[in-house]
Amino acid sequence: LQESDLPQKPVELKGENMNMAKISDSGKKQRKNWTLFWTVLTSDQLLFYKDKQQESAQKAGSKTDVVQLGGALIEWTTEKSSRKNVFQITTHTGSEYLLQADSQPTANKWYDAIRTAIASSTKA
Ligand code: I3P
Repeated sequence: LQESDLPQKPVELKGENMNMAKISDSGKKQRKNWTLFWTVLTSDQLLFYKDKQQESAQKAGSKTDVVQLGGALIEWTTEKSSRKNVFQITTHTGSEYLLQADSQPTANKWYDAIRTAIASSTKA
């Protein structure tokens, strides 16, 4: 995590309820490894922290994954996982993230909020 990656924008949504698996890093296939993250959405970034404490610490050098949402795509997928309520985010650099929650309302809430953030940060 770089100092410049730390969120500067107001938080839109946060919570420890999304499973994430990064399946591609800039086009390079990754081994799927579902992990529960403390997830934070700002108007143009999605940040995955190990837990809530890590978010408050905001240490540069910590293993936080930062997804830049400008120019990203989001879509529901039933093909890339045997799990339910899975959607994929593809970044403008070609990284692919699967997000999942067992609760459909939770998955819908995140999908809608991320889609809105993508739309507004892509226009800007
Ligand atoms: C993977 C693991 C994932 C599963 C994936 C498996 O095995 O079981 O949970 O994805 O299926 O390959 P491993 O831990 O040995 O890497 P889902 O839970 O999303 O189905 P996949 O290869 O069909 O993506």
